[in-house]
Amino acid sequence: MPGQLEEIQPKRATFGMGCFWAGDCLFGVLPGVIRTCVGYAGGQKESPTYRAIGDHTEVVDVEYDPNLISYAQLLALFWQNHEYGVTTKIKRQYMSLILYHDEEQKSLAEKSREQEQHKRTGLVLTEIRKFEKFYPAEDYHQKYRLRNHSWLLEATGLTSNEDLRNSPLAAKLNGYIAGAGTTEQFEKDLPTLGLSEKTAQYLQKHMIENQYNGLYC
Ligand code: MHO
Repeated sequence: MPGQLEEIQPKRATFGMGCFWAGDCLFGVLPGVIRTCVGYAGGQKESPTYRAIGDHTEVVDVEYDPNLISYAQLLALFWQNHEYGVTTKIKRQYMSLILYHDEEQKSLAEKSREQEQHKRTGLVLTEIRKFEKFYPAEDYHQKYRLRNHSWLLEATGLTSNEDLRNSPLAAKLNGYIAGAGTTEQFEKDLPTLGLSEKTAQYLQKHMIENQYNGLYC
């Protein structure tokens, strides 16, 4: 059978949906998402930074396994989690933006925007553009919510900036510690994370406490 023995080819997706700390959490806990990285994209300015972002937008760059989660599912999370910016004009830093990586993503994104438009009275301002260049944000923005939990970082050995940027475990912990995702998903995931009992309890306590607090930025 063609394709049967092919290795998993992860794919990338890039979204701007307000402050990237929240997007990092929301996508990080989705089953099928492998890793996340926050950064700046969509503009022309060379080497943007948080303080000098220029014409770029805060985005979350997601690596996912297309056998486990579809781009349409990522789009659904995108549309469901805008605090503002879908129909309200805001500064480019926080604008609603989909940067597609291939033609399939482009057509799914455009279709999803049309569907979203039918649900709303105001004009949907979300821009859909071809992904060009992604500039990772400064280390202190990567897994921002997890970084406040030094005990958890020590306990899981996620102590370097490199780990916090690249580790699949860091993506899950960052989201769950902030209360992202559903409790059902959390309970399913928890045994797969390889945490000690004490660490699992710590995570669970925060997941429950933060669940209805919203993902503030
Ligand atoms: N309200 C936050 C936004 C941070 S964000 C990464 C702040 O002003 O620090 O844009």
